[in-house]
Amino acid sequence: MNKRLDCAGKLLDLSLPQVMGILNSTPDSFSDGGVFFALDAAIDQARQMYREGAAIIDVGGESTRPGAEPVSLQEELDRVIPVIEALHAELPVVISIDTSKPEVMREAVKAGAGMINDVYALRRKGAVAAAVECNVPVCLMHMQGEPRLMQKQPHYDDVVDEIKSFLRRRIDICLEAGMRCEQLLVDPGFGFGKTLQHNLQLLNRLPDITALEFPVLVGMSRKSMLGVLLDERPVQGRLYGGIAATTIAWWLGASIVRVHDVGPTVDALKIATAVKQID
Ligand code: 7PJ
Repeated sequence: MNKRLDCAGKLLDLSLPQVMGILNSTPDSFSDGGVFFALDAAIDQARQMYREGAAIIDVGGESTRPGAEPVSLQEELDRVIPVIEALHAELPVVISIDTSKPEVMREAVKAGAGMINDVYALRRKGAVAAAVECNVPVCLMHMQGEPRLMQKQPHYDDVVDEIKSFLRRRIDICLEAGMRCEQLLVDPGFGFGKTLQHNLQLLNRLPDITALEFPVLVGMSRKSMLGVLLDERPVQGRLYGGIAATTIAWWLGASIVRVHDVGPTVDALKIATAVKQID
C-alpha cells in the first residue's frame, strides 16, 4: 500500500499516525459574534491544532450530525472558502474539505485544500467528476441512509462485510472514472447509520477494512458511541474514552484519525508508536 499521501504537493507519511483536526465552520459552533469573529475564531482554533501536532485540518461547513438539516451551496461556500484561504496563506498544514457538494470541492481545492473528505463517498450527482478534476486525495466514507434519518433503525446482516463491499464498490467507481489508487482513502464511518454494537464490531474487526489495502481514516471523537459506553456521558466528558478508541483504531491499522482534541491524541499515539516500533 502507498505510504506517502500527496495532498496537492504536501506529503503525509502514513507509516506514522497522522492526526486530522476537526474545524467546524458552522455558525452554531461559535458564539454569536458575526462573520469576522467566526473567521477569526476558526483560524485561532486551527493554529492551535497545528501547534499541537495536527497534520491535516478538516474544514466543514455543513453539519452531518444525526438530525442535522442540509445547507445551501452559497451558504456552505461562504462558510468554508474564507477559512481555507486564510489557512492556506498561513499554515503549511494539509487542508481537507469536508463536503459532499461538487461545487464546494472545486472551489475549496482552488482556494488551497489538498484533500476531499466526503461522508457520501462521492455519491452525490457530479461528485465523482469533480473529484477527478480536483486530483487530490479523497476519503470515501460509508454511511447508511442520510444524516437526517440515519440513526432511526440501522440494519445490517454483517456490518463489516457490507461496509467493506460498499467501500470496494466506491473505490472501483472512482478508479473507472480515472482516479488513481494513490488518491483514495476509506473510512467505515463510525456513527453514520450504526448502532453501538455495529460500531464495536467495526472497531474490533478494523483489520478487515485495512485488508482493502487503502489507507483507513477513522473518526470517533466525542461521538455518541462513547457517550453510551460511558453511561450517557455528555459530549464534554468523552475525551478519555475517545483517546482509547482512537488509539485502538490506530493499533489495528488506521492511518489517519479525525479528532477534536489534537494534543491529547498526539500524546496517546506517541506511546502507541513507540510500542509498535519494537515489533
Ligand atoms: C466523520 C466525518 C467520520 C469522516 C464526521 C462528527 C460527525 N468524516 N465527518 N469520518 N464524522 N471521514 O464528527 O461527530 O467519522 S461529522
